[in-house]
Amino acid sequence: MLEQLSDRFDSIFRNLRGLGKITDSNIRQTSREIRRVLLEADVNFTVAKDFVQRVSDRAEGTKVIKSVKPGEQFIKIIRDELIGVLGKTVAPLELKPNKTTVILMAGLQGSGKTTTCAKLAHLIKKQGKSVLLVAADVYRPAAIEQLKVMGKSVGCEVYDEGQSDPVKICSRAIDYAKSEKLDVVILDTAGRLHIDGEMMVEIQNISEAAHPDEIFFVVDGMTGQDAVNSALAFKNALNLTGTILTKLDGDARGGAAVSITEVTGTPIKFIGVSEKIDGLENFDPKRLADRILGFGDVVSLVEKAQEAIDVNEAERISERLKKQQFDLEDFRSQLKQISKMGSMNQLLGMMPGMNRKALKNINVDDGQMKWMEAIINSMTPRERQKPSILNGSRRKRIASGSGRSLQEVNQLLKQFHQLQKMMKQFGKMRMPGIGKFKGAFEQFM
Ligand SMILES: Nc1nc2c(ncn2[C@@H]2O[C@H](COP(=O)(O)OP(=O)(O)OP(=O)(O)O)[C@@H](O)[C@H]2O)c(=O)[nH]1
Ligand SMILES: [Mg+2]
Repeated sequence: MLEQLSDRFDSIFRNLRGLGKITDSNIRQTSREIRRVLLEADVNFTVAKDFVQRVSDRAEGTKVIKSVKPGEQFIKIIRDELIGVLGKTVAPLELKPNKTTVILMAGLQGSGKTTTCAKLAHLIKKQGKSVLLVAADVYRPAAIEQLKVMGKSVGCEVYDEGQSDPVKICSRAIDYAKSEKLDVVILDTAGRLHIDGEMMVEIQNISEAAHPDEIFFVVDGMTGQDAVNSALAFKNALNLTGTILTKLDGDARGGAAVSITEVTGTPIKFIGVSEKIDGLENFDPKRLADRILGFGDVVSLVEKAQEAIDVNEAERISERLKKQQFDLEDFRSQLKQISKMGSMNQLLGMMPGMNRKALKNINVDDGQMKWMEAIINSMTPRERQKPSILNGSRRKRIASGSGRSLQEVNQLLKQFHQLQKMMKQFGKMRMPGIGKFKGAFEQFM
């Protein structure tokens, strides 16, 4: 996620960590580098300029403070300012108790509105609330069908009247939801270009008739500062209450993410992180900043871990790690648990201090996890416990036994050794603030 930004900040930080002290000249140099990184990520020019100004002012202020690690102090300033520009605090979705909450989705064509409607319905349903999805995009017959299919996949009722007047459809759908005492109504509208006056008037009319509690601007996170321009047009037309940034899983450069809150003054409430139905996350500026800056996302990791982990197994593995006994049996057990939690790369990417280059070497995709398991299954218990005995002829036997190539067997062993090496490094690292989750967390190190 936002890899380009991450890689660039990574190299800035590497320079900063070596600093003996903060001087005018290294403040100037770092500021120049940050500005370049932000502009290359297509961050809005004014946002980038103000950001760099704030960082450099604050770094200036710390020049006189004697500090053991001046570079770290500089890094902290950058982190604080990035959190600030992303929105400082979490702005959760607030549902009205004992009343039907109405949510209106607005945004450009193809920004991800329909998908996000279903994802949001899924999140809300997980809280035990009832949701009605409303098909108010009447211009493309396929749009109604798309919402129906997605609604079905999350087990959610979809209201549609075919191709009639969207304003009336929304009003009637809300009346229906109220009469059925449903908790939430989500209105899926047609994508529109902000230059299209007629369509902008239509969504204003929907908004006036529906009195939404939340109006979300859904924006493709792959776009850069163009997103800002369209956001402003939607903000002028509607009382936006939040932004949803989609497609952050792709190779989004980060321009939209970094610019949008500052320019629109509306908080980002959710981020889309995959095409799948569970690919919508509550937005937390601190967590995203930490992911971008390579500090990992311990909170997400722990949350995912809590959902999927067998605590006893975690403790057992943690013990074995301490004793440096981690073998291929443990590796297989890890693969199983990890595949329950999502993709390996996604998980590793959330770890603090995880070097992206090391990550690329490991590079395990989900299909691969299955055949990796097959290869390990073809080994004898002794081979799993003592991988060092795996010579050429044993490897060949395992390859034909598992139906995979010799090259794949070698690759797996290489990945295992790399993981083992990384785990040793993590064993040496101090992890503040993980506390009671430490056992579960360590399992993935
Ligand atoms: N990878 C990824 N793809 C997404 C995400 N959100 C939406 N998409 C994809 O983006 C494409 C467009 O999504 P839609 O939900 O149809 O967009 P829309 O805004 O409803 O489009 P219109 O109704 O035509 O204006 C689809 O292929 C989605 O699968 C996301 O968070 N990640
Ligand atoms: Mg749509």
